Amino acid sequence: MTTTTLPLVRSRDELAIRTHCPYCAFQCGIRMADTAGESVPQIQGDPHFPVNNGQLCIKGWTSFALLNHPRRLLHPLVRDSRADEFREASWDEALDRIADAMSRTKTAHGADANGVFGSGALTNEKAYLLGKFARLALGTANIDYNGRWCMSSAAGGGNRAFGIDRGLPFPIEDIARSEVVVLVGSNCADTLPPIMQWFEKQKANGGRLAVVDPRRTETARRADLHLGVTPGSDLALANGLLYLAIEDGFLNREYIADRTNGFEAVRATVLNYHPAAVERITGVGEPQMRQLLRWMGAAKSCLILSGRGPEQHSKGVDTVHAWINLALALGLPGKPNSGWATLTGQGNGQGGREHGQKADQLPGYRSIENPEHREAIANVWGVPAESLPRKGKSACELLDSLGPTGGIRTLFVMGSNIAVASPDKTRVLNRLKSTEFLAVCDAFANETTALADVVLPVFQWAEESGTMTNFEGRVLHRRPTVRPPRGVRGDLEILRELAERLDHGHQFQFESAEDVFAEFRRATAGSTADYSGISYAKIDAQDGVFWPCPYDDHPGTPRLFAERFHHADGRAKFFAVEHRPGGEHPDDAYPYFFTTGRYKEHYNSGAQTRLVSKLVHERPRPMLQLHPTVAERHAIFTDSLVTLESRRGRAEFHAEITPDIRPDTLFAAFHWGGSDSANTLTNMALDPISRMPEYKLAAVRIASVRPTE
Ligand SMILES: Nc1nc2c(c(=O)[nH]1)N[C@H]1C(S)=C(S)[C@@H](COP(=O)(O)OP(=O)(O)OC[C@H]3O[C@@H](n4cnc5c(=O)[nH]c(N)nc54)[C@H](O)[C@@H]3O)O[C@H]1N2
Ligand SMILES: Nc1nc2c(c(=O)[nH]1)N[C@H]1C(S)=C(S)[C@@H](COP(=O)(O)OP(=O)(O)OC[C@H]3O[C@@H](n4cnc5c(=O)[nH]c(N)nc54)[C@H](O)[C@@H]3O)O[C@H]1N2
Ligand code: SF4
Ligand SMILES: [Mo]
Repeated sequence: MTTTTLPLVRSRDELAIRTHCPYCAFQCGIRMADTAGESVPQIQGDPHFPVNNGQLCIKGWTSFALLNHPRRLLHPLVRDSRADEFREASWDEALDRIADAMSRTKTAHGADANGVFGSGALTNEKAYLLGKFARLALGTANIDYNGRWCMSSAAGGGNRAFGIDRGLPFPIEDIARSEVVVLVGSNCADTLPPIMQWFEKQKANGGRLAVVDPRRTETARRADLHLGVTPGSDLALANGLLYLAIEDGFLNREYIADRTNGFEAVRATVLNYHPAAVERITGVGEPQMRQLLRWMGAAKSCLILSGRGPEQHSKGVDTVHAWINLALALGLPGKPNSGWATLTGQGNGQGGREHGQKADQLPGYRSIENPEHREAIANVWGVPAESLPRKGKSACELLDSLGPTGGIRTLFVMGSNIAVASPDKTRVLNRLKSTEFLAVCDAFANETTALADVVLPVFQWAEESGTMTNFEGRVLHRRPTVRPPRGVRGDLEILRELAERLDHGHQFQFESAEDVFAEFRRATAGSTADYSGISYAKIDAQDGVFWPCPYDDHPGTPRLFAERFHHADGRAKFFAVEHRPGGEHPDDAYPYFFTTGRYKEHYNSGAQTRLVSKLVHERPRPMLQLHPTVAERHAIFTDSLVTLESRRGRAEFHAEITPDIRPDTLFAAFHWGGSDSANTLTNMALDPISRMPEYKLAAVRIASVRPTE
């Protein structure tokens, strides 16, 4: 077997000191303090990076703890059966085992019996190469990723309405100049903390902030208006606001006529959303609705920013449409410091959703079912277009098809802790256990690696090169700042090694991340997400380049939509959408809404942040937020242990009693994987368009309460 070594590991002289945080889509600029000694490198916010301006959140400034963490995986791990313990193995043995399992599966059950699961944590180069690996080396249709759980509803709505999906179609600085900002189901004071500097500037400029959330969150506390919406009712609220916009004469008729299609059907629909009806569905009072709409209607500039709250529902896409409809009716998208946008979540949640690790997608936001798009990528890859697989299964459907009955027998995971993060976790755990072979690439052991047959230890962010696209669509350079420990390898090298073993090595001949980027640029040329004019040097020189950037001298595109939208006729589209209940609704048996979200100290499945002692000390466990009236009804005291049950499972949490949540709603964060795992309760009801599961709405009951031990 040929094993060339990638020069991804740099000598000390080549190491940079400026790079970006490993975690969220804000991709804060960080500076590594002197790494010359053997001690752990320290991290500071990069004062020269114009997005965070030196600020970091607690996760960012403790992220160095992951780099030489004692629990870092340093050797490939293998085992012959799941009953055995793992043993350390050579890279050749571990890679051979994975390639053999994939070949066996393909021979016995067909190419689509191999599944691949990627991540919005991966660099653009990795996301691109993982998609190429699945389509060429495995020939499988079945690749999807955790961004399906994250940005898919926002992306679905954005694409359909505007013809393009870039989280913010403008740079972050526009927030500071917007007169009214409406945050719909985003708790960004905890989830993108350095963003608050831009809201502070907005406030100093006389601006107003409104927050729509069933909880009075840290973000809501900083707002001028908080609308404590019933979970799953944001669509009705947006339609209700549009009803009021019509009634109060705030429609921008000229804009609607010149720049959009489809308003009449929307008008007809929203006429049924009079305030009294909307108040019944949403629990938001008419005076608050009128107040918000008047602010929005009268403002010279207004932004609607969407978070996961309205999106992670079985009607996520329609809900996104309802808010975009409102924005279009008021004439906001394309107007300075105005519009609709979504706050992307994962570090490369944006780039990760553009370059082909999605079941229905090829690089450059191309569609795998579109003949021209297939042809373009087949040309770059040097294969006939007919040989490319068709559309595969979306994340939840892929996981739900694992095992002999579902048909996907082998799963290769890069960058997700599925066993904690997926909805209806017990069902997914059973599926993972029924795979014939599970391989996971990760820097640390987690609840998913615990189920694997082979675990491959990988580089972490500060140890390798690559590009990340932040929530603004700004392409950044993740620079290596420290050397990785001996014995671990990069994800790119792993893909190349596996491709070689699967007799596709000739399609994976690259020596560095920048080599992969060179091919990737070509693959995006002429596409919606065109990166072909971007280079590492250009990113370094400009502190990021906004896509689309179609040729070498092109400066990048910070703002979209000023002149036209990205549909062929240049117009944006309205979609008439109606409120509907979620996958389940509270009833006598399961009387409460259960919704989920995040703490500022932990990141997603917690696989990384639960290893950082400072973060564990600050936030050792999830707490069940519940209203004092619920506490009284069930004799719950602060810290009581409350067992919740949904139709799918049970979980036990310590109680946190607070008036900052609706009396019909219970909330817990999902960062843990044990008996206090929120995802044992959540529902895999999927959005028909985005295939997003309903993380933000399950019906639960309080099964028992006991005092703290
Ligand atoms: N600290 C931290 N930061 C993170 C992450 C993390 O795990 N931890 N993850 C990153 C990722 S991947 C993502 S996707 C983003 C997510 O960022 P956010 O969207 O801010 O995150 P969430 O906490 O999931 O949800 C936001 C809010 O939605 C509210 N909500 C629940 N149900 C509903 C509803 O039906 N309607 C409305 N309007 N609101 C509702 C919740 O109460 C919660 O306050 O954060 C990113 N940043
Ligand atoms: N109940 C509930 N569940 C949710 C959500 C919710 O709001 N409520 N939110 C959903 C959302 S928005 C998201 S994004 C998902 C996220 O949940 P997951 O998909 O589990 O994502 P992470 O916890 O970020 O896990 C990333 C794993 O990848 C590893 N990793 C990081 N970078 C790399 C890399 O470059 N290469 C490799 N090989 N590994 C890497 C990390 O060490 C970690 O183990 O959770 C979803 N689950
Ligand atoms: S806001 Fe996001 S990118 Fe910035 S330090 Fe915190 S986790 Fe890292
Ligand atoms: Mo996410």
